Amino acid sequence: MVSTRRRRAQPGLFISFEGIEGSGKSTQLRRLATYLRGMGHRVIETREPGGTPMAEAIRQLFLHPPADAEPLTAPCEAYLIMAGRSQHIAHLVVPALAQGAIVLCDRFADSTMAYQGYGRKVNRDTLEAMNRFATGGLHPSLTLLLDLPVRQGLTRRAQDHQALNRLDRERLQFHTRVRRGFLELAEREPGRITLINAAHDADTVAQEIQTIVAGRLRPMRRVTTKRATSTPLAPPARRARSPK
Ligand code: ATM
Repeated sequence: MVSTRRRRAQPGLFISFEGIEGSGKSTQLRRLATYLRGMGHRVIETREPGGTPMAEAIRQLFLHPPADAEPLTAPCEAYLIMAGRSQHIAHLVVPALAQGAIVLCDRFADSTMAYQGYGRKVNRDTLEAMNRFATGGLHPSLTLLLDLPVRQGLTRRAQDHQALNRLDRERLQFHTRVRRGFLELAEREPGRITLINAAHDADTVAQEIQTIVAGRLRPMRRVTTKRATSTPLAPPARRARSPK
């Protein structure tokens, strides 16, 4: 969790979306953004890996390495993720939060624990230390974990007509470990991570998410209204729309 001191210093709200492939988190993030903007909030949509031009370049390397490249080692994966995260936090997330925005991030540090920690079996204490180094200790205040059975997620993913990336092509056992990782993280941090049944239809999931987030907004609005109107948010670093 964000330390209390840090959270008080930042009037915005940092929300991450997590889940296995095919869980619908990107669609739900966009729907929540529309809902929040309709309420008059300043909303930044971003993603990891990625979110700034430099971090998007790292994303491309991470997900679609050159065809003649040697296989990525698990530590190399972790370093690439953390390198991008450091750029993203420093140049987009922290400035947006400081200006009172709600930052919606498609994947964040829980994905690193789930994919590199549980999936690739990288030492989780090492990942935590690397993550602290990359983020300075900033964590989302709220994480929405969209959960569904792995086979269902992979079927949805295969049907969405987006090119498969390096991790999509991993075996079923890998994705099963990733899902177990997410569920264990949710059990360990129930105050931050809210589990959502992503097998429900998209409207039901969107409604549930709106209710959860609305509950978190009340205390924030009291603190930020004045500042948000007097300090226009600088244009965020552009989120390059590269292939998945
Ligand atoms: P999206 O398809 O949700 O944008 O995520 C891209 C991939 O990045 C996703 N792979 N699959 N399949 C998970 C992977 N990823 C990690 O392995 N570690 C991380 O820390 C993050 C943020 C993403």
